[in-house]
Amino acid sequence: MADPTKIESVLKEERIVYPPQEGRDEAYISSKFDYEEIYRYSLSDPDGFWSERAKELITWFKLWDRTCYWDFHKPEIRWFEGGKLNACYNCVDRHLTDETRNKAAIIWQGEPDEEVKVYTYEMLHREVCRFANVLKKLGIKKGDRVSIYLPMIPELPIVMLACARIGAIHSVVFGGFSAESLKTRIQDCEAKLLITADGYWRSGRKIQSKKNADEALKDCPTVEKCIVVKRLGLDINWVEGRDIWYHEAINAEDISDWCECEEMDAEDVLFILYTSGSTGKPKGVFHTTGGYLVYVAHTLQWVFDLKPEDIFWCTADIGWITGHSYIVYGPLSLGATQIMYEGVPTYPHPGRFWELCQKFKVNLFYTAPTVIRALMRAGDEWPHKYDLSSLRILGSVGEPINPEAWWWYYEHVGRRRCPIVDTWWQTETGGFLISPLPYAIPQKPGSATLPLPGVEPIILKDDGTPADVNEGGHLCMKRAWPGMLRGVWGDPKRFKDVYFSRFPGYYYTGDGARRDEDGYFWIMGRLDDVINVSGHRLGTMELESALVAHPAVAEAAVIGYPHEIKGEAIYAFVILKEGYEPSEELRQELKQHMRKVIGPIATPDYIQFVSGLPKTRSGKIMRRILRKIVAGQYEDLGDTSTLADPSVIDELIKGREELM
Ligand code: 6R9
Repeated sequence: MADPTKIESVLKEERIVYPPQEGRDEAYISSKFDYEEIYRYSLSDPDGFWSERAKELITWFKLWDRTCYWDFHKPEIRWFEGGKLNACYNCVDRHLTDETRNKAAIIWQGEPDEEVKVYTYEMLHREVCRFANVLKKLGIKKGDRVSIYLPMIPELPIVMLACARIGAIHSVVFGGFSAESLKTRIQDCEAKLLITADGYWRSGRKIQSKKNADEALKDCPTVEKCIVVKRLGLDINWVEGRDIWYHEAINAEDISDWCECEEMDAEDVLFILYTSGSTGKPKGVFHTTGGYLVYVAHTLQWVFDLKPEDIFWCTADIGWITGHSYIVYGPLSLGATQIMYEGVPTYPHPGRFWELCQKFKVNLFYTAPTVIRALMRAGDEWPHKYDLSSLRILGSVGEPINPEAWWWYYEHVGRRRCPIVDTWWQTETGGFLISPLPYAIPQKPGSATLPLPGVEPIILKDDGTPADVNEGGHLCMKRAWPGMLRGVWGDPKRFKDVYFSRFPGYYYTGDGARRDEDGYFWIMGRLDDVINVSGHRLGTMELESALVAHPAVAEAAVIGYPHEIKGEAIYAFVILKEGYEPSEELRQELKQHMRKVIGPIATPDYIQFVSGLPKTRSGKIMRRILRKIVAGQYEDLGDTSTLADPSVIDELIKGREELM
C-alpha cells in the first residue's frame, strides 16, 4: 500500500485566483454563497434536488417512480427507477425545433486544415436515423453489444448515437489501441458487430485501423459483421461476407431517414467502457441511461457555464470517458455547438490548438495537463501568435495539474481573464465530482477545489477513520450520484471488490487526497498500481503481461515515475529468459513490442535488464522499493527486511544509475 502522506509535498501553492467579474451576472451559479446554499440543499433533500435537475435538463417519455435507491454494502445503485427515455432522442431529436434544427451540433476539423465538416442537428438526425436503420437491418437489437474502433471522425458520435437510439450497448475502444487490446475488449463483451475505419491521419502519417481490426477479429467468433468507414481510401484487406462499407450501407435504397427511438428504462445499460485496473484484465465499466445522461448534462452546464450560444471544445479522444461524457452525451444533450478535432496538439506546429481556437472562436476549452505541459515546453510565443479573445473558460482533466502548468495556462492562454476549472473525476464516476464552478469558487492552482452539489466526498485513513485537515488518505464517496457506474460487465464480484470492499459502505476511488483548511481537495494521484501516462490509466498488470508475452522476457515489473510532459512515464524492469543477452537492440525490440501489443502510449521510456526483482517471500514484487529506486531515493528504501533476497538491491541501483 502506498503511503498517501508521503506525496503531499508535490503540490504547494498558496495563491488564490478569484472568479472574474465579467460574465458573473449571467452565470448559472454566480457566488460562493449560492454554491453553498445549493450544496446544502442537495445533501439535505437529494430527491428534490435531483428531480428538479432531471426534469429541467432531460426529456422523459415517462417520469420515474423513485428518484434514487442505493446501498453501497450490496452494492446496488438505481436512479430514476421506472423512468423512460432515450439518450439519442435527448441528444438529437428534441433539438429539431425551428430555432435550433439548423444550429451546428458538431464542427469537425480534420487533421488537414482544409477538411472541415459541419453537422447541424437536422443533418445529425438524418445520419443517425439512417445508421440506426443499418444496425436494425443487420439484426442488431436492444441489449446487443456493438464494439466501435474508430478514430476522431464524425461517424464515431454518429454510430454511438445510432446504437443508443435502438437500445444497443456500445463499447468504444480507443483507436490507438492495438489489435490485441481490441480483441480482449470485443471478447469480453461478446460484441455482435465491429465498426471501424480504413485508417486515419496522425501527425501527417496514415494509420491503418482496418489491419488491427482484421487481426483482432481472427479470434472473435461473436462478431458477425464488420462495418468500415472509408476515411483515407487506403488499399485494405476485405473479407467477403463479413465486411461492409459504411457509405454503401447507409446510402442503400431501402434505408430510410426515419428510425423510431427505442423507449429505454432509466436503468438500461447505455454503454460499456473498458478501463485498466491494478490487477488482471481491463474492467468493463458500464453506465445506464437515465442517471448518466442527467449527470453529464448537469455537470457540463454548471461547470462550464455552458450557454446556447457558446462554442465548446473538448480535446479528448472519444475513446476515453472524457469524450463520451463531454463530446458526445453532455454537449449534444444540451444542444450545444462543439468542435471535434481529428489531429494532435503539436502537428503541424505547436500552435495548432490555439490556431483552431482562433479559427472557430472557441469560448469554452477543455484539455489535459499533459497537453498543457507539452505546449508550454514549445514556448510562450505560440499562444500569443493567435487571437484568443473568444475564450471564456478553460478546463483541465486527467491528472493533477501542477501549479506551474496551471499558471502558464492561466497567463498565456486565458490571458488572466479566464477561470480554470480543474475537474476531478473518473471513468467510473461518469462526470465531474470535484471541480470549481467558474464564477462562484475562488481557485487555488493545483486543487480541484470543492465537491459539486450532490457529491459528498470523504478522506479515510488506512484504518478507515476520517483523515484530519491536510492529512493524506483515500478519497471515497459517502453517497451515490446519478452518473456513477452500475457495474463491471459480466463481473459483479469485481465490482464489489474493487469499489466497495476496501472501506465498506463507501465508494472507493483509489485516489489519494487531502483536504485543506478551506475544505479544498488536493488530489495526489492513484494509490494503487495504475500508471497514468498522459492522462491514460494503464494497469501495471496489463503492461507486465504484455512484456512477458515477448519470447525473450521471463519476468517484468513496471513502475510509473514523474515525467515533465506525460505526467507519468513507464520504467520497466525486465528479467530475460535463459539464452538471451541484454542489448540495445533487444531494448528497442521490446519497446516496439509494447507499442504493438498495447499501443504507443504504453511504450516504456526506460527498460532496465535485471537478474532479479525485490520480492516478498510469498513472491509479491515490492513496487514500493522499485519506485524509490527509479526516483533515485536509495537511502529511503524503507523496510527491506521482508525481501526474499536483499542482495538484488545493489544491482538494481547500479543499473538504474547507468540508465537515467
Ligand atoms: C476523467 C478521467 C481517472 C483518474 C482519477 C485520477 C486522475 C482525473 C483529475 C485527476 C487530479 C484531476 N484524474 N482528473 N487527478 N486532478 N482533475 O480522467 O478518467 O481515465 O478513468 O482516470 O485520473 O487519478 O482517478 P479516467
